[in-house]
Amino acid sequence: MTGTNIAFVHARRVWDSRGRPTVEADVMLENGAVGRAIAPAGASTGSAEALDLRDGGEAFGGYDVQHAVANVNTEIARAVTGMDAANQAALDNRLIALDGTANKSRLGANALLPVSMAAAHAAAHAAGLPLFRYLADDDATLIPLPQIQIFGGGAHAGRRVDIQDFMIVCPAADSFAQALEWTAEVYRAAGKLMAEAGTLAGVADEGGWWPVFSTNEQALDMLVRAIERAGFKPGHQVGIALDIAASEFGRAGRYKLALEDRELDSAGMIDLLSGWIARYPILSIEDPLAEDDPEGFAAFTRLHGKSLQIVGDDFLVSDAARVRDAAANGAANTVLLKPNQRGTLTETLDAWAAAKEAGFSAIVSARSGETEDTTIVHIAVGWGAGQLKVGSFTRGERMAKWNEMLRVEESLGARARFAGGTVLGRSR
Ligand code: 2PG
Ligand code: MG
Repeated sequence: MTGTNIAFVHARRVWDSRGRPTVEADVMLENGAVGRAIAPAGASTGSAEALDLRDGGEAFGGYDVQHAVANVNTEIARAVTGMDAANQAALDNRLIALDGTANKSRLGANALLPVSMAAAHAAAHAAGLPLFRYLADDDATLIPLPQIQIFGGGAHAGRRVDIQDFMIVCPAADSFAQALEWTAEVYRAAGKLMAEAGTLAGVADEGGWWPVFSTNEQALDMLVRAIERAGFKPGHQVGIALDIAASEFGRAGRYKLALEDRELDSAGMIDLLSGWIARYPILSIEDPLAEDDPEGFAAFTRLHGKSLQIVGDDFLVSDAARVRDAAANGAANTVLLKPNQRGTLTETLDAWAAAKEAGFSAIVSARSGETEDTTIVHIAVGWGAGQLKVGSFTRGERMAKWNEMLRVEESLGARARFAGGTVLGRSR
């Protein structure tokens, strides 16, 4: 490729789905090709994530990103101008070296990631390819199984329910498009049921219904009823995926379930979840134990790892070394891949490579603070990850991703292979 050297980098402050500032970067190549990307932001973050650099102070609750924006427009722009955007690894290694810290705390992952992703967009543009195809090759035909939120809880809904994400998966759907159709019906049915029961408080951070329940089980019961009311068989046709986000209420082996006013140890937490797994059609559980409880993770995986997808998010923070450690200790069997947990595409891809080597599955995931940026859709297809988690089935920043995946699936025509239930890899 010629002319793919970076001519120009520019960042600006834009706003995310929580009304908070975030960083957008534009990259222009010498041949005129352009790319653009925006950093997302988490609320329930793992302590080992790369740092999201915020200004602090009074403005916008301390969430402003003027330093991160300035870091792109000065140091980062100077360092990458002239580099080949088509060599993602070299570019990302330059960004990593320039920052120089283990957790990107000098320049900020929210400064590095939009540049890393915008460069990929620009290189794809220069190659005349959609990003997913540029990231892979002609073999990029695997369309992911979506995990879609119906109820939001935890840190995303004023902690009215302890569990953060009550999601569904549609392993029996024939296509991504059909999985969305089924989800639309379940989402609508859930809204109606909650309105009838008087348990609807609003909509949570990622667009899921925000329920008022007095136990976590009530939420699970309601979800099963919503699946049935929409005309589906709970289980293999439409199953449940949970993100417990246990690091939010668990520390040092103690788990405080506010809703049920009880405190459990690690074994108690595993018993509680095992009871749910026996009673409800649960196909996937994310962060069932806290990030500081690897023994709990391993114990839970020994019990359920053969039949259940067990996902590490705060626990693995998209980090290759952590994935390898977890695999060696028999903890979890799936990694959640969030590019902003690391700050560059290359490091996130390393985590996926480590996962594949360990026999782990992967789910590419959005954050609770999102924008119209659809890069993760292309990553999920380009890397053949097989699963995608974006939040609920409302709100523009979520629908932008689902709709982009519909376009990708359509563009592949007969070559599209919908992952369906195959990626869950474990049948119950
Ligand atoms: C998660 C994500 C998305 P956050 O925990 O998986 O639901 O939330 O971006 O707040 O970490
Ligand atoms: Mg999570």
